[in-house]
Amino acid sequence: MQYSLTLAATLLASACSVAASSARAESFRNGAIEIDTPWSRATPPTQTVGGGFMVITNHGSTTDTLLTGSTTLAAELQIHTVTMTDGVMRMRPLDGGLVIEPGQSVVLQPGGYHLMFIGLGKPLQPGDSFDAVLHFEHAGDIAVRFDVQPAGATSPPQRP
Ligand SMILES: [Cu+2]
Repeated sequence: MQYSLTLAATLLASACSVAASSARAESFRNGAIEIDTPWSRATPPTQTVGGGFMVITNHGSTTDTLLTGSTTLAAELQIHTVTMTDGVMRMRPLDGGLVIEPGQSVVLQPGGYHLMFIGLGKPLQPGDSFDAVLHFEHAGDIAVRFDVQPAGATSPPQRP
């Protein structure tokens, strides 16, 4: 029963994303986890990695964790954190995934937590959109769509 409910929610989320594909802001939900306005940035032709940003909210009463994900756009999807060591900003994969406490939202943004698309098949262009699936420990898979903003953008597409 739990499984079929989860499946229905996933299908519903997919249907919503198709219906809203022309909108500039979208949210995707499965169970207690909601993902608001996934976005990315255009990449120069020589760059083979890209970043993914969003706000993840846990509406439930138990902790959930973003563990892994995948996209057809890149060979690998990693969850990164940014640390400052001796004044140098470095990013590295987040061990154990990204924890979302109950009732909390975690912002993935340039300079902070982000997804890293490694091994891009082609450069990201402004106005493009692409699909990905994010896997949470409890909420399971959530299918999302990223909208590509211009290079150097610091915020997601604005709501109408
Ligand atoms: Cu990174």
